[in-house]
Amino acid sequence: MAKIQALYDAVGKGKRKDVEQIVNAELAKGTNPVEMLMDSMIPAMRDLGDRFSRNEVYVPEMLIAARAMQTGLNILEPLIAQRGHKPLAKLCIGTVKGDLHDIGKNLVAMMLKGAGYEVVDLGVDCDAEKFAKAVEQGSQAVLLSALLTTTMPYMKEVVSRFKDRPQVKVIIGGAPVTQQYADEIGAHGYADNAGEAVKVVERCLGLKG
Ligand code: B12
Repeated sequence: MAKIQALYDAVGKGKRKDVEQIVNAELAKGTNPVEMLMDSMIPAMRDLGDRFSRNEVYVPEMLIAARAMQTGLNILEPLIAQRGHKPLAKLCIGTVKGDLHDIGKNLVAMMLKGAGYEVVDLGVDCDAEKFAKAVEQGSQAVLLSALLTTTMPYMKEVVSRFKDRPQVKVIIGGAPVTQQYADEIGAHGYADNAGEAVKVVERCLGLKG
């Protein structure tokens, strides 16, 4: 099925009401919800993520688009689940222990959901045990966010929690985090924005490239 340009534009421009209206109208016409998601909504979020990586759009536009995407996802998710559409992989994400910043984490989670992953959002102030439980419940990758230089070192503790399980990929991010730090603590991946985070997950799980 071809891209529905109006839906692509509405998601990319963060027009929540338009997304709701177009999605409902397409469903009434019998359009397949998976195709709507894959051919129009996800490309809109991916393209926006790329533009964000190039500093062509900024956090407010991302948040507004992410909300519009979520509005569409809320309508489509139950229908897609009914059809037994399998997510690409199951992931968990959380802000590490001691840290309450969650705006960046939420953006990353939304981008990943938009890209077709099942994302378990563990919230903020997460200790290693919480991530370990999510892995026991099927998460194939663990995504850690930290915004404080004082909480960032806790990422090392989470990485070491999984050192005997190399199939579990640990991916980190947040304003003070760098690729150098990720290498230093042995994390499998790092991204400095939500658009890149999707690509890093794909790479770490061997789904692309
Ligand atoms: C908003 C904010 C708050 C809000 C948080 C609200 C919320 N619900 O998140 C409130 C007011 C609660 C807050 C509190 C505090 N804050 Co504050 N806060 C900020 C601020 C202004 C913006 C952060 C933000 O949301 N950025 C926008 C998002 C979209 O960007 P981001 O988080 O970096 O995420 C992007 C990338 O980093 C990446 N990413 C993020 N996570 C992940 C994860 C993965 C896996 C990947 C791949 C990528 C990735 O993708 C995201 C999207 O592109 C920053 C300033 C700044 N410049 O960062 C200070 C800042 C982080 N805060 C700071 C401080 C000091 C605090 C407090 C200690 C203040 C105090 N004395 O109480 C408390 C700490 C509370 C706690 N225990 O966590 C300092 C940290 C300094 C330091 N060196 O550690 C900063 C830098 C401000 C400053 N310049 O001093 N804060």
